[in-house]
Amino acid sequence: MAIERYIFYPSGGMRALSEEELSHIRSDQNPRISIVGIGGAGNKLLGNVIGNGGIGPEQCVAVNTDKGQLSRSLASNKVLLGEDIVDGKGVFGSVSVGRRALQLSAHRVTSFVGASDITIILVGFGGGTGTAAAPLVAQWARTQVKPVVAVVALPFTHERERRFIALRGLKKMADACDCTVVVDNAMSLDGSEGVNGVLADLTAVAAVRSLTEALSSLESNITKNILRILMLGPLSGVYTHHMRPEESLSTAILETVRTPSSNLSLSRAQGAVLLYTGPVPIGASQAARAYDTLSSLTGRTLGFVYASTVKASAPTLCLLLTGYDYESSLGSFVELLTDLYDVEYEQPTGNLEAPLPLQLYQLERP
Ligand SMILES: Nc1nc2c(ncn2[C@@H]2O[C@H](COP(=O)(O)OP(=O)(O)OP(=O)(O)O)[C@@H](O)[C@H]2O)c(=O)[nH]1
Ligand SMILES: [Mg+2]
Repeated sequence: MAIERYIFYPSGGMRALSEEELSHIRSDQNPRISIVGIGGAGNKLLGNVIGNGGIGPEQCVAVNTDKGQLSRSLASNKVLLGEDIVDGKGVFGSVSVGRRALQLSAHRVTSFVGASDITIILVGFGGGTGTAAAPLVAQWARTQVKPVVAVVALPFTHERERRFIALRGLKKMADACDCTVVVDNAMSLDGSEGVNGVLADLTAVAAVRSLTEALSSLESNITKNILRILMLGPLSGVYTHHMRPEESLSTAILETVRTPSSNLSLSRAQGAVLLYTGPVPIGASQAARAYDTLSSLTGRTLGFVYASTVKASAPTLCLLLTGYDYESSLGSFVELLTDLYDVEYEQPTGNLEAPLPLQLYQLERP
């Protein structure tokens, strides 16, 4: 049974690459994929993507205003932003200083991403460096024929003001990228592996590793179909799961969606990208059952593509639910936050350029 049988394209006003655009993605050889980790969270998560036999460090670039964090990065390529203005000490939550720092060092980032066919950006939003730099890097890297996918971590619940800044930043990111995968630190659950952002870390790293492996090593028509499904809408959610021995794919999917890493609701998804890594590839009949499970979970016909990366490793699933738009998925939530913020600080929130009176958030490690 051909994979294409399970790919549906819901109609609607979503951006998808045309056949002509997709044909520019080189089919004669694997696409060059760059992974860009920006700011403290982006640099740390990039280290997890590279470590333990992950993605090759030479295709990764760490970008930061913080020299100390940058020096610990495992990436082969490093760009220190705005050394002249912040002396390698970070921007302490100021989005406007972060933007200026990036602009001063722009050419060093663009020369790296300009040479790639696909760019994947990894970043935590809410601080100054990542929130300012990631949408601009995405704009520079993205062309008609060079898609950009981002994985963005949103702040924890207790980082109140940062969540507001991050959600506004997410709107810019959603506009700048072909697909922005959201992992929310606030979805950490007491008593589960979600504590202290572990769930966000795991899902962000799984998304970047699985996408990089699938997009770079699979047949070009599957690469194109993965991109098509990712581009059904600006935002995506991600789920990851280590499969137990003898566990069926459908059971694994049911298990996976019990631990969401964002509050994007299943019923609003328009597409699904199912990426499997393990010793035995997914068969077509398993994939068909997986599709049925997903469409009954979401209650609708989905765009669907699956891909297996065969490796002598424990079987792992990464499920991306795609096609969410910003306004209906998060818009009302952002409005509510804006109102709360205005009441609390007795000031209008329109001007995000002005630095807010924030403590620099330090993630506590267990
Ligand atoms: N999941 C996860 N989230 C993190 C981690 N470190 C930071 N974050 C989140 O990412 C947000 C942004 O923090 P940073 O990445 O340190 O900020 P930055 O972009 O370096 O900006 P400045 O420090 O202001 O220069 C924080 O508010 C946290 O919610 C991490 O290791 N894992
Ligand atoms: Mg920082």
